[in-house]
Amino acid sequence: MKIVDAKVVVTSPGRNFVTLKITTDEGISGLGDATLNGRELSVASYLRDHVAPLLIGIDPHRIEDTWQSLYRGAYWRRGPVTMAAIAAVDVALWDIKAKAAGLPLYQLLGGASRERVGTYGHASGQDIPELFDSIRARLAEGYPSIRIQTGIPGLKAVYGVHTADHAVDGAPIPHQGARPLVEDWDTSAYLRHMPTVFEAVRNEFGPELPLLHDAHHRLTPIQAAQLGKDLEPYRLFWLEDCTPAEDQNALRLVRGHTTTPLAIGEVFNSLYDYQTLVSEKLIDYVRSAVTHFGGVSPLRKLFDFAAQHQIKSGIHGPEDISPVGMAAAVHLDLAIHNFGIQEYSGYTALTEEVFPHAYTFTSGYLHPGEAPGIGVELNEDLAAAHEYKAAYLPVNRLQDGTVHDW
Ligand code: EZ4
Ligand code: CO
Repeated sequence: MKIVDAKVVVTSPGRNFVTLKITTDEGISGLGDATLNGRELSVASYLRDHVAPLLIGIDPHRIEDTWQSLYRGAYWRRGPVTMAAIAAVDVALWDIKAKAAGLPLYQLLGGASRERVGTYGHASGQDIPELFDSIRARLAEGYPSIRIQTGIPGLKAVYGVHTADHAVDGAPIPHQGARPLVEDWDTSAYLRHMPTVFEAVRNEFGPELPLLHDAHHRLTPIQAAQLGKDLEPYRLFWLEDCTPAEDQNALRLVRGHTTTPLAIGEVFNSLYDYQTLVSEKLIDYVRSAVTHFGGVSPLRKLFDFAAQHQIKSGIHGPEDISPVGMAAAVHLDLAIHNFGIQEYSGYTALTEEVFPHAYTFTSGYLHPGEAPGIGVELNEDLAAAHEYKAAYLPVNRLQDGTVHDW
């Protein structure tokens, strides 16, 4: 088998998605997700201008060799643009291999290790009553676990969350326009408020509901340690991205102070970003997505490394991972032993039409389905009818105007 075409499709059925479609001389084609929220066109160019020409004529079965040649052969390694591009190639090749074998991808990854894949959904509100309504809505949809984010008294933005007409399930929606919106932030107000939110939620919904929270890289190590300690009575499933992710040593300080479980890694793009975190058991969940980590091949290696240290998976899955990237994630989730949880915030109806898929979401649980490959199609006519629109995540500023992490 030989690759005869590699095409990049950028579409915006509500928000932007970048998809790679690789076609072979035997008529089998595969899809990969290369969506990078707010920087989509740079990955599209990387694939179209620099990767697609290298793929023509090669044997699509040689996944590891292709991965290594794109990674090492570019000389410039890692980074979100490069690794999203390589991820799309890797997933498209796994899709082709599994279709050629006539099997769903999870079978090639060792087969099912469980019956279904547990998820968490997003609940958010400007204040506590609004948050309760949002939690009730997620529970009614069947979500077994819930991430809670709220407004902070005195601040305008409900941080980490965007409300827009087409938002599904309170997931962040990038603002369409040439420039990002600016949001406001006050760490002290946040640190005072969050424990009262968890206390209220536990009083209302009881001790059993698994609760998650995302601090979006906004805290210093000692602030994160303080928050982790203050939240201990409420027994979180995890506290996510408590400090800026570049500094692995920061987590050593946090870990030394709190038993609140820690999750990190949605902005990581390499196994090396986890070296200290995993080998020193400084975290409990690895958050990388197939789409931003170079594909199924390296993510599988990360999960095996994490397993040695009793660390579990928690694949990133907001709406900025396309259904192609979500499908690849669900196959991995079903197959690996050290699965923890899958983030899932659903898609708009139009997105579901652009990417018809075999995976199912039923009462809070995902299953990849039994279609050969990853089980996702691309409706190219509908994709073409919804062109790219510039859209960006917000920029965050402290009340004196200083730029802060979003
Ligand atoms: O805000 O993916 O855990 N999930 C998250 C996401 C991020 C977006 C940014 O593109 O933090 O919802
Ligand atoms: Co997050």
